[in-house]
Amino acid sequence: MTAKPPLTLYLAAPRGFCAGVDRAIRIVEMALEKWGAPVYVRHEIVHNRFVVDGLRAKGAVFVEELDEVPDDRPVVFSAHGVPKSVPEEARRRNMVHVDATCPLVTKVHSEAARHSENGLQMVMIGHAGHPEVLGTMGQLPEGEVILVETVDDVARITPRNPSRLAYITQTTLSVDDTAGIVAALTRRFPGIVGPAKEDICYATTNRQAAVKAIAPKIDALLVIGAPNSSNSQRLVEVGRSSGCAYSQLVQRAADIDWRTLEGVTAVGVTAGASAPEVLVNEVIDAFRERFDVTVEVVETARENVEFKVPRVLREPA
Ligand code: 0CG
Ligand code: SF4
Repeated sequence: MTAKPPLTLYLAAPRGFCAGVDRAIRIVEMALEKWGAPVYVRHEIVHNRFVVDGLRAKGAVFVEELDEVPDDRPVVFSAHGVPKSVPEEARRRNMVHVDATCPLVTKVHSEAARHSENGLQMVMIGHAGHPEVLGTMGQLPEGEVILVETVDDVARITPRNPSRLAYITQTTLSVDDTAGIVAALTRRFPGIVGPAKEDICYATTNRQAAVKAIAPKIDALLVIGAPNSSNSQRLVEVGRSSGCAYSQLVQRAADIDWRTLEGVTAVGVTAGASAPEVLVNEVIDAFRERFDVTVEVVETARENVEFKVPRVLREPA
C-alpha cells in the first residue's frame, strides 16, 4: 500500500450553526415535545436538508404556505421570517403558532416599521425571492420597500421622494458587496438614512472574515452548506474573491469531487450558519481516508451569542 499524501486542513472558526439557527431548531424540537407530532413548519426551518430530514423523522411536517396547515395543529415560522400577513392569518384562524424568526431578522423588521412610521420609503438591499427578503418586505404595504440587488440597480430605482429614504439589508449578504451598494446609495441619495453599518448579522460577518483569513493558505475551499442557503453561497464567493479560485459548496462528504482535488496539499473547510457540525466531521473523515491529514483551526473570532426560545415553549404544557 502506498503512503497517503500529506494534507493540511484549515478549519475556519467560527463556522456552522449561529445562535438564530440553534434557537430555531430548538423551537421545533420543543414544540414537538410540548404538543406531540405533527408540528407543522412553514418553510425549511433553516436551509439544510440534513436538519430538515432529522426534524421530519421526529414528526415535523414542512410546508411552504399556511393554507397547507390544518387549523388545529401548531405551526412554526422559519428562522428567515415571514410577511406580516402570515401571523395575521394564523391569528384569524385561531392557530397555535410559534415564530422562530431570528431576533436579528426581527430587528430589521422593526427598523423598517420605524422608518415607515416616520414617513420614509425603504430601500432593501437583498436577493429577490429569498424568504428573508419576502418576509422583511412583507412588513410594509406593497410599494413601500424597493429592492436593490446590485450597484447597477441603484441607478435604476425611482423612489417617491429621493430625499425621504432609508435603507435596510438582508442579514446574510456579502459584507464587501454590500458596502459597495451602500456607497452607491449614499452617492445618489445623500440624505438616505441607514443603520450604523448595515444589517448583516454577526454570524455572517464572522464566517466571511474567517474565510478571508484562510484563503491565502489554501489550494481549495469547501463550504458545507445548501444551495438555497444565502450565507453559505456568500462564503463560496468570499473564498473566490479572496484568492482561492477553487471554492465550492458541498452539502456533505459524498458531494466532494475527489478527482479535482488530486495533488492539493492545503484545503480550507468551513460551514454555513445552517450546516451542522456532524457534516464537518464527515468531511474531515473523508479526507482522512485519502490523505495523511493535519487539522489546523484558524480562529478569527469567538462567539457567545445565545437567544431564548419564545415563552410559550418555556411554560409547562
Ligand atoms: O443564509 P440563509 O438566509 O439562506 O439561511 P440559512 O437557513 O442557510 O441560515 C441561517 C438562517 C436562518
Ligand atoms: Fe440570525 Fe444571522 Fe443566523 Fe440568520 S445567519 S439566523 S440572521 S444569526
